[in-house]
Amino acid sequence: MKKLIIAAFAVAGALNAADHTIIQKDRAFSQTEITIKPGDTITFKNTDDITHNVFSMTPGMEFDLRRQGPGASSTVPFANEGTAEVRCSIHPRMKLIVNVKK
Ligand SMILES: [Cu+2]
Repeated sequence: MKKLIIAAFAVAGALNAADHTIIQKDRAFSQTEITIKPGDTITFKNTDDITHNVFSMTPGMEFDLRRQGPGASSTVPFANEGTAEVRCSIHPRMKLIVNVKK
C-alpha cells in the first residue's frame, strides 16, 4: 500500500509541472522576472530576426542554449529551488530573473 501512495504522488508531480514561455524579441526577454515551481520548464523562443545565446551560470541552475537562431525554441527544466540569473551572451543588456520556489 505504501508503494502505491508514493507512485501516485510521483505521477501527480509530473502532471502538475507547467511549461512557461519566454520570448526573445527586439533584443529583450518578454518579461524581466518570472516565478515558477520546481519541476517546471521554461521554453525560450527566439522570435527575433537575429541570433541569441541564452544561458545561466547561477550555481545549481546552469544551462546554455548556445547559438539560437531566429524561430528556434528550446525548453529548459528547473528542478531546484533558487534564483537564476538568465542572460544572453550576445546582448549583455538582456536579463531575466527566474525564481524557482515551492
Ligand atoms: Cu541576445
